[in-house]
Amino acid sequence: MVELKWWQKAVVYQIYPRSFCDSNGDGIGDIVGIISKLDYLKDLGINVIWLSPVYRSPNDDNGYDISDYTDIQPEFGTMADMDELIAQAKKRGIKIIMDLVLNHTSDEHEWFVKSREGIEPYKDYYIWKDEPNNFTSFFTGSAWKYDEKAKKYYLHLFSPKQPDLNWHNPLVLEEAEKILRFWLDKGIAGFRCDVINVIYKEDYGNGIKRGGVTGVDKFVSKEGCHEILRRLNRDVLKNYDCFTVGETVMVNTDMAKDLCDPERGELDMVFGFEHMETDQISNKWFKTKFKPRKLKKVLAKWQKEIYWNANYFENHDQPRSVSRFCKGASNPALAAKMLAALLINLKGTPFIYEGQEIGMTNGDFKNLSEIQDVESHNVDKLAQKLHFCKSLRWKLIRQTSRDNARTPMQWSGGENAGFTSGKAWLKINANHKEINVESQCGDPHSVLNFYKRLIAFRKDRDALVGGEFELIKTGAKVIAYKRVLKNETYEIYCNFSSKPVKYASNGLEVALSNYIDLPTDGRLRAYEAIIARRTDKA
Ligand code: ISL
Ligand code: CA
Repeated sequence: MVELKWWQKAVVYQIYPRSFCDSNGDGIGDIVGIISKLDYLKDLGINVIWLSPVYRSPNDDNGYDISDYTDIQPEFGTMADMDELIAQAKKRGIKIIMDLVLNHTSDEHEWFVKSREGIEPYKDYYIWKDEPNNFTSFFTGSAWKYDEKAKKYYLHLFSPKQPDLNWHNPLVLEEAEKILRFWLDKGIAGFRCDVINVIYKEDYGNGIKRGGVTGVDKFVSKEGCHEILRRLNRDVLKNYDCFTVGETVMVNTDMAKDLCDPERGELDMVFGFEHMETDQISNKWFKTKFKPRKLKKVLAKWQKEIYWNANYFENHDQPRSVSRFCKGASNPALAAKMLAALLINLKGTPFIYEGQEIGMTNGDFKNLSEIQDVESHNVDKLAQKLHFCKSLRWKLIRQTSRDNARTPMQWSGGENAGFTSGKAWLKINANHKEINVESQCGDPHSVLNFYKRLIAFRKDRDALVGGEFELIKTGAKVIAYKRVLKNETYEIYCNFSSKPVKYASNGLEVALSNYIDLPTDGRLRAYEAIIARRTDKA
């Protein structure tokens, strides 16, 4: 086995700053709040924090619309707070990676303000056209907006307040490199690169439609994008001890391989989406139908084909994993632990999203007025145009809204879940009374303590970090795999059903399980997960 890099041994924890911890009672999470929870994170055993955007932003898309890449959003704190966070994290052996949004800026960024006025050198920083083509936005509708000042249309693959940068312009690359250096020099350990594989648009002819978006053949994983990634590496990244993980939309394993091939020097890892599509909504009455068999197939494919995966079940864009993959579970905590066992032991670097470690569930929103996500509101508008009735529209949004995972972190069962002393920016889930950090800390069988155990267990076992992945053949409702390194083998079994299922238990010594007692009759109980060592050298 080749020597593993530090970030391959690491476990990453994603913080969505708005929803993590509010230190000053304004209802919005902030950097000082994050600092106050560093001991909690150290105790959990994670080594890296991925910080969703904290840059200055008008907040049309909660910080993914950046108006200044080298300044901090005042509601999150100051640059001094940020420096303090980096220093305090370092003291605890925790590195920080930042979210890098290079596809677009805010329309309030100085570059755009000047660009629409035709002021050099900014004039060609964005994509200006006299006539729009057929590209559509990931947030629904045309991806072009007419600008009165410029008297031209500009491209926005996301919200109209997120104009796309023109990556055909070498000055844009220079600006990006300055931003990378600025943060790396501050001691940042790398970047999660937002929608990185769509930054380069090959040309502006009409494109084809795939996955609800038109133009994908013109901008998904184009050669120009590969070249830019290699440049960023050569010019900047390779001079620092850092890593990158790309958020890569609509990639298949072949594309992912090209983007994170160690030989090519582009990205270190990518987030694929294929496994998140295993519960896709059917057109009939908008019912989500999750099939463990599908998840198994997709996971196994990525595990086999990609040398090093960025493994995740949750982030700030996805509904909570227990709510989607274990909908029917009568004991959601048990199911959350089962998902944890599945995730943490896969080959690759595990990414945990805030709240996942206590088994948080989808937001308990009652109607659209409780939802803030810009994407959900756009979806609702589109569905209205298509004459969908209100209840159907709500059904769709309730299941898919990105706000499902953005509800404030549940620190305690007390007032405002211990998240804020004021009024939280987004509705706090009423189930914080049952699901919260405080009560789980002291409970040896809590989801939180199971995560801790899993992370610690992986850390000390090379086979679970770098060992090869092999799928174990099972029935449709069980996902099981081996991790093999030399003569050390671990087997992980996860039962996605509420019924007991037989498994080949001979020669296995169970090391960890999400039940209090161990399985005895060669059957996995409802939502049971076990991590076992093979002792018979099979
Ligand atoms: O989350 C999605 C569907 O619900 C995607 O369309 C999502 O917008 C896409 O994965 C890109 O996500 C990233 O870039 C967006 C930002 O809104 C997301 O929060 C971010 O993760 C634009 O910057
Ligand atoms: Ca605050």
